[in-house]
Amino acid sequence: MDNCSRFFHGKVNRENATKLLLSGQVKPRDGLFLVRESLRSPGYVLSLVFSGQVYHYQISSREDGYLRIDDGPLFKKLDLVVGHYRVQPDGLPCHLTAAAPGGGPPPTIEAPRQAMEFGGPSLHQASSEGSVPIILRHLAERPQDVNCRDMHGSTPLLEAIRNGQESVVKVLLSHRADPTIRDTNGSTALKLATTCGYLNIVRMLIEEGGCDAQDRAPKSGWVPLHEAALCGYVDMCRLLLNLGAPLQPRTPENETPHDIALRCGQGHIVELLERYNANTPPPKSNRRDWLHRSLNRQGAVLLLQKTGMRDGTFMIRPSSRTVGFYALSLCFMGECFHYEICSIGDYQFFIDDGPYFDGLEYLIDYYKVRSDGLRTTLLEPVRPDRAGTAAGSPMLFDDQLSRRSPQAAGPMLGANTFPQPVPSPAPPTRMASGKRPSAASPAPPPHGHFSSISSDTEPPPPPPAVARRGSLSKTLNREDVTLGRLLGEGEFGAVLKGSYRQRDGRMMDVAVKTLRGDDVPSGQREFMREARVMMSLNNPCVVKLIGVVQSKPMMLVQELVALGSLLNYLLDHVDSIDVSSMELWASQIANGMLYLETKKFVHRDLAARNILLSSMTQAKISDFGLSRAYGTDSDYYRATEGGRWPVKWYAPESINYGTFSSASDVWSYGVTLWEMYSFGAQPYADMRGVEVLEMLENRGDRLARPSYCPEHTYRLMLKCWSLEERERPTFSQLYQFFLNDPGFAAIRSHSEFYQDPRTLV
Ligand code: ACK
Repeated sequence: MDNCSRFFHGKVNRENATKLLLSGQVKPRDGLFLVRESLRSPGYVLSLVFSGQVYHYQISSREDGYLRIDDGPLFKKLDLVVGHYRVQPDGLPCHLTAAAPGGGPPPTIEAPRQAMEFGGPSLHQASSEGSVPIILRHLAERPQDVNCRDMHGSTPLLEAIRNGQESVVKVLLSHRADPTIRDTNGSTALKLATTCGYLNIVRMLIEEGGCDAQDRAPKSGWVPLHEAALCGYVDMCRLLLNLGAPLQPRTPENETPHDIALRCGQGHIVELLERYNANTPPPKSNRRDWLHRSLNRQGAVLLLQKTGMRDGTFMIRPSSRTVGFYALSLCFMGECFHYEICSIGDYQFFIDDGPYFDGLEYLIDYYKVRSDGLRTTLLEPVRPDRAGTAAGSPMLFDDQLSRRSPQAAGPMLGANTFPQPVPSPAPPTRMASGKRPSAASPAPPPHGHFSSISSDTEPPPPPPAVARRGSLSKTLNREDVTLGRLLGEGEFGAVLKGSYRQRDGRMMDVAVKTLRGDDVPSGQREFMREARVMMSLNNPCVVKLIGVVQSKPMMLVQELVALGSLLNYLLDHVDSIDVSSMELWASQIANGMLYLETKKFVHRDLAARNILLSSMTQAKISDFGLSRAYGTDSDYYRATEGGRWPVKWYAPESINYGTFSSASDVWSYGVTLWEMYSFGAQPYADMRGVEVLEMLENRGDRLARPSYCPEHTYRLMLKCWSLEERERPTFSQLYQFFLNDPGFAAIRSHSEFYQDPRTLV
């Protein structure tokens, strides 16, 4: 054989092939090559040296058994492929000159030749037909056939799954069938079983076959939970979650299973996922064990070195690259790797293309169980109380750092060095996607995204309201926001449809509130106040803030809520809205308000114009321009400034004394209910504010029952308008009212996922 015929290296991965070519027996030069078996899809890979680098080309194996590189010529055998490219580059950077010594070419694709040898059905056929005795006989004689592929790249295991043969799957797994092999479509056993809806097989593959419920398809980036959500398999989703699949994995387009279910109208999956989200048990890990609040990257490395650099030792610290983000520093094989943890507001933490987590603790819990792209799983944390003793250098833990401006901290901490792992030349990429970890961006969730409140286990307990926080944790660059058509006029200026370019370049639709005449300081103050309030909120029934553009004109970028305001919707759809939709919205508004109450906020502007609908089954509270936090020592907020008040929605004590509480929000809730049942009519028609107050206080009159409003709901409204605050129902009671009323069957089917928000805080 000449120096080009022993080119085959079997199952060598990309990394080892590179090593072999650059530092093997043969001096690397242009055209030095090897061929290896593809670990991802049926076929082979040609690895080729050119200009000191190694390039890898897929030699795909077609269904008819022919091989080709890309759309090049077809060949029946591998040595013919090599022969062709020895003579001419034909699209490669150079022609093949010499082979890194390996074995001779493999026989052509393993076809179902066992059929002839055994005089009966092939292993593939027996697997698809469920003939266990034949399979056992076959494997007793030729155990190596358990993973052989047919012309379609399919293995006996894949065939068995395709035909729902549970007992065969069990047998094959016990005979070392490899469930990670993909067929020509890129499907693994788990993906196939998920899309076919075979619950028992999925369970077997995960529990007995060692498959990862987070198995990511190489091309689509989807995991089984995405597939199950798309197919509308509610039991499958439940099973995957019970077997450890994370709730919010992301596709390359940032879609979670919840987003997919919403988009495809799989309401029961949406409910399941939201219920799961609401009932997530508290995290196991505690930030006291690993969060170093003022440690920089250099300090982290020193501290990890002092603690022995054992594999899996880790800590969390502020990111040196992005203000407001955290970073994970992790030891592996004597080196220290750093991963940026992106976050959206105070919730939804994620690393690179990994799942979203509703708290840093949940993220740690997850990566303790599986590495999912990190160099290794997280094992031992370095506790912050070890920092002083172990690293010994106060300079590295100075609190000047936290007082520095972000700009000053950046260069000092080596912001531009963040992506490079220390000291390996290969970036610590997530293996599944091959992305650089720190290039990840805070990709805000598409609208309709949900999440629960992250729990902060760090003592002392977090402040009840964001008003105490100094700065905004989410400032956006103006260049990343493109403005589109006008949605409407808001309190401060126009509200526009827009798109926001996330840091990985992907665009998302948003609503952009602009500040008109933003050289007026009071306007700016109010605008930023609204942003700060929204920044701290995270509830499916509250509109989410994506970020703020602080340059002029100031912009508040929010999730785009597709159907716009409830008021406009009511006015436009008088003929098509039914009572059960109204009841559902009413329960959701009460739920969102109950959430605000737990965060010690008063909204002060609850009205149908400030409720947005993302779908017919999801209302969200918005417009926090007048919202205020109240202290822990009182249950109300006293306004010291006047301004334009929506008095027709205000309780008498708010108008008379300027006091605002959850009870006054309940009054406004009653008016909002009235607007809903009268399809967007103006409360008190054209009466003036003073006349309304006079009517309420002196005459004791109230808004009349809208003809569409059931009697018992009107009675509830009247209770909301009790002059005595303590006689008004609470939001908890209002919410329960809609949940428990026997007439509200439609709501109950939507409402299971709403948990009492107080239990979440
Ligand atoms: O009914 P609309 O289209 O919905 O008209 C009003 C207008 O802006 C002034 O408030 C719309 N709007 C406000 N915030 C959003 C949002 N986050 N998503 C979609 N539309 C919005 C509102």
